[in-house]
Amino acid sequence: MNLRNSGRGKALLLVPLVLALGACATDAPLDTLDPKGPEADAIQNLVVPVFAIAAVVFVLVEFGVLFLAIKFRQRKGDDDSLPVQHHGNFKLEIGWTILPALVLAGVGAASVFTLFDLADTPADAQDVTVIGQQWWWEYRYDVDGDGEDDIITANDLVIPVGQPIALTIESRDVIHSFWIPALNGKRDAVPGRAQPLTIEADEPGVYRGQCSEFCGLSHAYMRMRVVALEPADYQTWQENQLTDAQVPEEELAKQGLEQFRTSCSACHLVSGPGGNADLYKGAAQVSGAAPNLTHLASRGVFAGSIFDLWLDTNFNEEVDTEEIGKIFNVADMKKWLRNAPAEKPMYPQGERGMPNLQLDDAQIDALIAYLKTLE
Ligand code: HEC
Ligand SMILES: [Cu+2]
Repeated sequence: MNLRNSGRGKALLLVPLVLALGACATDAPLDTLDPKGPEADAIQNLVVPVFAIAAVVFVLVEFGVLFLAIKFRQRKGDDDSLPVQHHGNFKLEIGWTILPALVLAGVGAASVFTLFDLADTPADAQDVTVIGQQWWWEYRYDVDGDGEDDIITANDLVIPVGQPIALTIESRDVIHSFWIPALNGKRDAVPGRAQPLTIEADEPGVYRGQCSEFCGLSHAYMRMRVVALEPADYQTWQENQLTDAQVPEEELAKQGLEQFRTSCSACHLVSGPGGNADLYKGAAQVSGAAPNLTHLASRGVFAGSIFDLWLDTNFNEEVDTEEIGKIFNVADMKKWLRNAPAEKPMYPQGERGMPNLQLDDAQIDALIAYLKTLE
């Protein structure tokens, strides 16, 4: 087949073009070459020199191949004799064996040192347990260090800037992979294992990620965010997370609470008098299979971070975190409560994920009024 003139050949030529254009994106929150914390810096400091060495080798080799191919090409009227042969040139052969070995040994040593460096967890790190689940991330904080989780939240992993965070990554079902490119490399969430990963953010902001191990139907809709706050803001956040939900005052929201206790308690937990924890009768603090909603409205996103919970915020900008949360995203929340599997593919019969609960408009409006109070 003549590649150059065939349609497929032209299509193949488009591939590098598309890749090159893709590399020009400025709004690229998953950029692996834009570190925002010390762990990501360590990786960058390895990647840049290794890439530079690889680039030099690439150019030299390609240039050499082209040069030799052109210089020794078959010309018209050649007598078909071979050029001078170098086989058995001891010096040359030793040289081009040892030089690559040395280059690789150098790169290898640098890589191993970086790996050791990344495996070190600073002594003052704060612990957070990360649990991957089809198809969202749960975060658990043991604030007072008594071995019990005091804060259980989802989607947004909230951390203070300048503070190393020692994550312990687990899974409740299949293998997922936790990855916030701006803060560190990826680490798999493997059922039955607890895998460490340290992250730290230099500046306040929202750092996005994406589950990077195929984990079933809605893998592509399993995103996550790290929200880094100034220490004082973090303190405020933490104090708020430690409070219980109160019985709402507004009439519609009160109806929503009743509806919530009826329709949602099989899976979701809201602790406090304004919630349904009493229905769990001593069971674990969460049902184990759905996000804890006690402080739902304090998050920026929902459903595996695919929908904004609050509108009118541009999370790609340097975020003034105090500005997060102006208008509750009623439209997407309505659709979610009406028929969640239509918004995000989930296995049928609520085997995994949230089923269609056949709610009517009035029930949904009441539920939204209630959910909004869960700040
Ligand atoms: C059969 C279990 C189940 C029931 C019942 C259920 N949910 Fe869910 N819900 C889930 C699961 C699982 C998710 C996570 C889905 C995902 O993101 O992939 C979820 C997600 C949510 C979210 C997004 C939370 C977040 O932080 O991402 C909200 C809000 C929500 N459900 C509200 C409700 C309400 C209100 C009810 C009752 C009307 C309800 N759910 C009933 C299982 C359930
Ligand atoms: Cu996943």
